[in-house]
Amino acid sequence: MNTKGITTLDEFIIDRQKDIPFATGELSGLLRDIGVACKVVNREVNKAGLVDIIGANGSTNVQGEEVQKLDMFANDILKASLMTSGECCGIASEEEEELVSFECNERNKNAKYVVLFDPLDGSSNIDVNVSIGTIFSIYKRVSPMGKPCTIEDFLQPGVKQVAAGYVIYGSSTMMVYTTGKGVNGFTLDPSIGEFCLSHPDIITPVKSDTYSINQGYFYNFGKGVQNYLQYCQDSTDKKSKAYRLRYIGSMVADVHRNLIKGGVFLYPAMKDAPLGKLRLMYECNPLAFLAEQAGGEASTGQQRILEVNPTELHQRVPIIIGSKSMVEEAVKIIEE
Ligand code: P6P
Repeated sequence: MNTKGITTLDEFIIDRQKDIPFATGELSGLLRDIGVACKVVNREVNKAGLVDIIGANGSTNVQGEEVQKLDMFANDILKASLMTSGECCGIASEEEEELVSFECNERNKNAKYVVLFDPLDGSSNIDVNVSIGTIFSIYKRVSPMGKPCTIEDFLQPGVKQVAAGYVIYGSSTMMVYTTGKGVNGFTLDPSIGEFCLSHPDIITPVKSDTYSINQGYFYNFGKGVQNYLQYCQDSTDKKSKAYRLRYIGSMVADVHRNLIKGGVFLYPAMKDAPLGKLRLMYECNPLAFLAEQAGGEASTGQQRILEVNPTELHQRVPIIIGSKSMVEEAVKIIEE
């Protein structure tokens, strides 16, 4: 906290840089650049209802999903910001079929980080004013400096992340991130255009009463998940407390609520989608890093999300994430 009574994201990043051994400021620069890019995205998200930026632009992304204009806008803003930052040698995005290597200048080729992101998660909610978000994940490259980045720089297990976070565009716009030393949340103050520290050292309650899943798929889930859903709806004489269902349909919003208040979010395997729907590299890994740093857990149902060895950039993975005891309870019941 400084004389202004607030701590901006930039001040916080620079102050915390001291915690990172041999920090030379590149990671700090990268985090600041992501913050600036998301402020630009926020400006467009906030006026999406006013200008002709709503609605699909007719194309579909590598996932075969109809791309909303804002998806591409957010993708292009983040890509441009990271390219000009000079701290990143390449990116991977939900909206890019392949990795994008920044070979335009020597500085980028000598950069030591790669960034993966989902530029606008939950985009199907854009037109109905439901919270959406940008998710990002940062790794140190493993390929030699001075050369173009390679797919091996990206296909690293989540335990190798050096930083991860999200920006949620909701009733307020918040940036939540970790560099492995806890989780901190910053709320955008539009009057000064700065993300200001509002949620220092976020810790997720070990237990809560909220479970978050698309119950509509009940008959598409395996028996284990159906048993778990039955358990969640059972009366309180069969379990410690009554549970309540909260499902926004925007992963960042559901995970953010649980990160702050406690709860468990599940997007499990389904009979017609054995790996579920959500992507490992730029949705599940960054959110799992945050969940664990806030005292929670994140599992595929079989193993820790952060220990999954990736084989493809856009691979999907089942996920159970949130309060420690609720994740463990769900995994146990589903496995029985
Ligand atoms: P369903 C949004 O499209 C998203 O990728 C996540 O943000 C969200 O949690 C999930 O899909 C919702 O999927 O199948 O419940 O509509």
